[in-house]
Amino acid sequence: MEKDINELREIITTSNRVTVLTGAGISAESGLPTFRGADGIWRNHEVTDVATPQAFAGDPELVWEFYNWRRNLLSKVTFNDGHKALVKLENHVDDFTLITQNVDGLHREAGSKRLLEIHGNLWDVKCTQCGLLNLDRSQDMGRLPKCTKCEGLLRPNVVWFGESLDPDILGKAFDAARNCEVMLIVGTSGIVQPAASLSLHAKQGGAVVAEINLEKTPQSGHMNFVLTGKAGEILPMLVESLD
Ligand code: BV8
Ligand code: ZN
Repeated sequence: MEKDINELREIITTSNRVTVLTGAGISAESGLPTFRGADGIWRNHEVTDVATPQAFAGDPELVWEFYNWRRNLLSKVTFNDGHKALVKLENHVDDFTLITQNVDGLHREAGSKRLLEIHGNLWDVKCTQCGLLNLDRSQDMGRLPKCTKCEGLLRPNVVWFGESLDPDILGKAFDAARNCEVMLIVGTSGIVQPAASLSLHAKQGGAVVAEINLEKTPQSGHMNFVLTGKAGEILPMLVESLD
């Protein structure tokens, strides 16, 4: 692994165009449960059954209970060395893009600027009637939070399963994957689409692709590097020479 880290560090620190994709695994060391880690279960509900427009239409109180629970969890944690290492890398690379599937906002808090939150951010709320969008960092939004402008029901501004991603943001993510020299895939099980297809697009674009994860994933087969370990330990090693 030592040799791989040295080799990958050399590639990353001498590249002009670097793209990173992160998933729930990069926030695990901050103390947040991952999706598949807790078997994707919240109070014996499958997350994929709660994080959907159907669930929200059918039982908005249950869905808001889920998001208030996550807001409460999140208000007790902060970003970790993995998030910080990516900020350091961003400040060193000419053309850097961080694509995250996470909606926890920890990359924003750590200082990442060239960031694409392709699944949204749970701290942003959107009115289901008039579309008013604002940041609300309340730990508990209440049972059925209403829009201050039109009294419409608010929803978390995240992309639910079965919902399409913002085409503009997704287009930027595919461009960043296709046109980079090296792409890091960090802390994601590579199951959720379309995010999971980004590393293949990078590979087809001629990039070196590297996976950082505690375990192998369905994507490991097409990686140039598979670094097994914690994101919060490996990422700082990859950028240590950038001090
Ligand atoms: C779409 C926001 C077009 C919500 C999220 C059937 C019906 C409908 C759709 C589908 C279907 N079949 C497939 C689909 C497509 C679906 C999909 O992919 N489903 C999966 C379950 C198969 N995708 C969609 O619906 C997308 N939209 O396709 O639109 C469309 C429209 C209509 C109909 C069809 C298609 C929308 C997907 C976005 C869903 N929203 N989040 C919320 O969070 O509340 S996704 C959610 O999962 C999170 O964003 C999360 O980030 C993401 C992916 O999970 P991971 O990040 O990978 O986390 P996971 O726990 O899985 O893995 C963690 C990894 O970290 C592990 O590998 C672990 O080993 C590693 N790890 C742990 N600790 C560490 C670590 N690594 C390093 N260091 C550590 N310390
Ligand atoms: Zn409104």
